[in-house]
Amino acid sequence: MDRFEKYFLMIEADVASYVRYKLPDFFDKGSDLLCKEIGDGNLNYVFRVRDAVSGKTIIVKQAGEELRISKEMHVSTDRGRIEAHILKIQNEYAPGLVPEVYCYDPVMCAILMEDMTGHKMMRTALIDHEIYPKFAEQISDFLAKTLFFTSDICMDHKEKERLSAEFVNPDLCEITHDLVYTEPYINDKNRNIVFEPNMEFVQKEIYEDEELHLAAARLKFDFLTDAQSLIHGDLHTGSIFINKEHIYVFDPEFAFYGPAGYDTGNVIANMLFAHFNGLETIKDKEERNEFTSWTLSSVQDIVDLFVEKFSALYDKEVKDPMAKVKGFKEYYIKKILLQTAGVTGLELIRRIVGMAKVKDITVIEDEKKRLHAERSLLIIAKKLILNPEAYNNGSDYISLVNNTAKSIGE
Ligand code: SR1
Ligand code: MG
Repeated sequence: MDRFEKYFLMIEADVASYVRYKLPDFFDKGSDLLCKEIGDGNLNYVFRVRDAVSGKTIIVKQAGEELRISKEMHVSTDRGRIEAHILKIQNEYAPGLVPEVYCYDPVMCAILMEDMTGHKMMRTALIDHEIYPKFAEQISDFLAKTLFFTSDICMDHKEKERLSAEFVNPDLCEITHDLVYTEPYINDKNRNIVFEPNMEFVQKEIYEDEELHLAAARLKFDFLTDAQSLIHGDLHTGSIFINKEHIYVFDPEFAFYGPAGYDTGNVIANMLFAHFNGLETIKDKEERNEFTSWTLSSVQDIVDLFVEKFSALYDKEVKDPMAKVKGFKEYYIKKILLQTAGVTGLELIRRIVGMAKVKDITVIEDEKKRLHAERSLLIIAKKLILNPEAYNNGSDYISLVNNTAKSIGE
C-alpha cells in the first residue's frame, strides 16, 4: 500500500513525492522538485512545488484536522471537497477568475491546483498601498456571474436543490455563525480580542447596544435560512490574488447556499479596511490621497457595477416565470443590497472585535491612529447594520465614509 493511501498531515518533505504519485505526468521524470509551505491562512497547509530547472509549479492545499489558528478548533476535512467542487463551478461561470483544479484527493483531503504565479495576495498588496484600477470591474464580474448563475432566478429549481445538498457545509458555517454573527456582540465563548485602548468604546457601542444585537440577530437568521446563491463564503482580500491585469478568487472552502449579499458585503468591508489603513499610515499627502481615492471609488464602483451586471444578466437569463413578474427584479436586487450593507457592517465589526483579525488594522503601529481607524470603522459598521435601507448605490457608501470622517474628525 502506498503511504498516500491513508490520511496524514504532510510536511514539505512529503509533497513532491505526493504530486508524482497523484499526477505522474505533471512534472518531467527525473526533474529536481523543490517544495515550500507558503500558507498563511487560519485553517490549511499550502505547499508550492517547483521544478528547479523549468520553473513549472503546482499548488497542493491540504486540510488539517486541527485549525492553524487554534488547535482546539476541529472542522471536517470535507471542506477540501467543497472547495474543489465550487472552483470547478465558478470556472464555468466566471472562466479564468479562479485557479484551475487539477485533482481533488479525498483520502489526503488535498487539492492539487494551478499556481497563481505573477499575482500577489491582495491584502498584502493593499497594505503596500498598491493601486489596481481594474479591480472593481473584475470583482463585480465575478460576483454578478457566480451569484446569478447559481441562483433560482435562472437555475432549474430541482437541479439547484440537488446542488445545494452537495454544498451542505455545517462545520465551516458554524465558524461563521459564531465568529461573524454571534461572538462579536455577546462574547459568549470569551474568544473576542479587543485592542485594549478601545475596550470601553467596544463595551458601550457593541456589547451594550441592544438595537444592534437585534439587527445582527436578524442578519444571522437570514444567513441560516436564505439559500439564495452558491456563495464563496469568505471573500476577503486574503482570498484574492491580483496583478494589474487580472484577479484570481480562491479559497472558497466556506462555500454553501446562502445570501448573495454575504459575498458582496465581504468584499466591500475589506476594501474599507484597506482604505483606513491608507488613511492612517501613508505619510505623504499626495500618495495618501491617491490611494484612498482609489479605495473609495472602488467601493462605489463595486456596488454600482455589481447591480448593473446582475440586472443585465437577470434581463437576459431569467427562467422562472414568476421571477419575470414586473417589479420582482427590483425587489430581488434590493434584497441583495440590504444584505450587502448589513454584512459589510458585520464583517467590519467581527474583524475588530472578534478573534480573527485583519492585518490592515493590526499593522497600524501608532496607537492613536489604530484607535481612530477602529472607531471610524465601528461607527460606519453600526450605521450599515442599523439602517441598511439607506445604502442603495455606491455613492451612498461614499457619503457614509465621508460623513463619518467629518463627525469624528480626521
Ligand atoms: C477559525 S477560522 C477564522 C477565520 O478565518 C477564515 O478565513 C474565516 O474568515 C474565518 O472566520
Ligand atoms: Mg481562507
